[in-house]
Amino acid sequence: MGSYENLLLESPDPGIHVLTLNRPRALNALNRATIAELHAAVQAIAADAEARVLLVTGAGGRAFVAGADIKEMQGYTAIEAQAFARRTMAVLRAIETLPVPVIAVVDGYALGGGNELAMSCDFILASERAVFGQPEVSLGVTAGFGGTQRLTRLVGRARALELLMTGRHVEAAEALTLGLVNHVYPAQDLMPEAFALARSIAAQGPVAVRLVKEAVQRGQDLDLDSACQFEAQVFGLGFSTADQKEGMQAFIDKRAAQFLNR
Ligand code: DAK
Repeated sequence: MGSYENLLLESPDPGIHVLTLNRPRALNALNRATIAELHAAVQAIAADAEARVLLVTGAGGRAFVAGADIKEMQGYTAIEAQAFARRTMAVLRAIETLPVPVIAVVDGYALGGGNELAMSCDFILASERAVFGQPEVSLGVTAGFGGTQRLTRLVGRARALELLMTGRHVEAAEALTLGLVNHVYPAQDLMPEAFALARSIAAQGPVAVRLVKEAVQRGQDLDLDSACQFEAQVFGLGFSTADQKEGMQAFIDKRAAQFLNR
């Protein structure tokens, strides 16, 4: 699925893709070249009908992503900074709206744009040595890749404001209590646990998994009544699929379902 300078894109299991940010000398900081590669990789995954789950992680054992590349960003004009923020936001939105579930696997620092990248995934698994934060204020700027919005939705306004205004580092255990991450594991267990979770999702009806993602994401921005109406439409759509027929017949036959992804 393409070759990249700052990324690795692998499929160690059928349907399970692993996208690794791979600039460990800069703690996987996001420069323009990496953002462009990320865009291409996400497009390749979106076009793969066999994809079931995407894991996003960072190379080197010290960082998921330590933020936007400060050395590159330092000299930006306002117009260049805006363009960089828009491009990166578009890539994060493309990750968020990928039809397949996307799991951030965070071992080490997820700071600034790194935390924003993790939050654009469907949920986050962390190692005990993971550290989260939005330290942009310490650089004299604000979060620029959706952090003020996604963090607020995940942890609530007051907690988001505290983190965004102090820029402080949040360790994995606190991130768990804040609801920023779903699970915390010892570092050596993180990837095996991520794969176990990915496989358990990949074993479900693929169309249904995609529809769940769409219902939750679209519903979140609607009032409850409209969101439930949307859910009813999605539920109805499920009954037009071969996977619904197979899934329910397999239950009645007391056997494992063989889903067809249609
Ligand atoms: N950018 C570039 N290089 C980085 C980096 C980063 N974000 N983070 C680390 N590095 C580099 C270091 O410079 C160092 O390189 P050398 O000096 O060896 O060449 C190498 O990675 C190892 O880092 P350290 O030596 O600092 O390692 P430590 O273990 O001592 O510290 C650390 C690790 C993660 C605590 C520390 O490196 C750190 O604080 N890094 C910066 C974290 C940070 O502030 N991240 C947020 C970046 S700002 C926008 C507005 C805002 C933004 C974007 C757009 N618009 C409105 C357009 C901002 C987004 C951000 O993400």
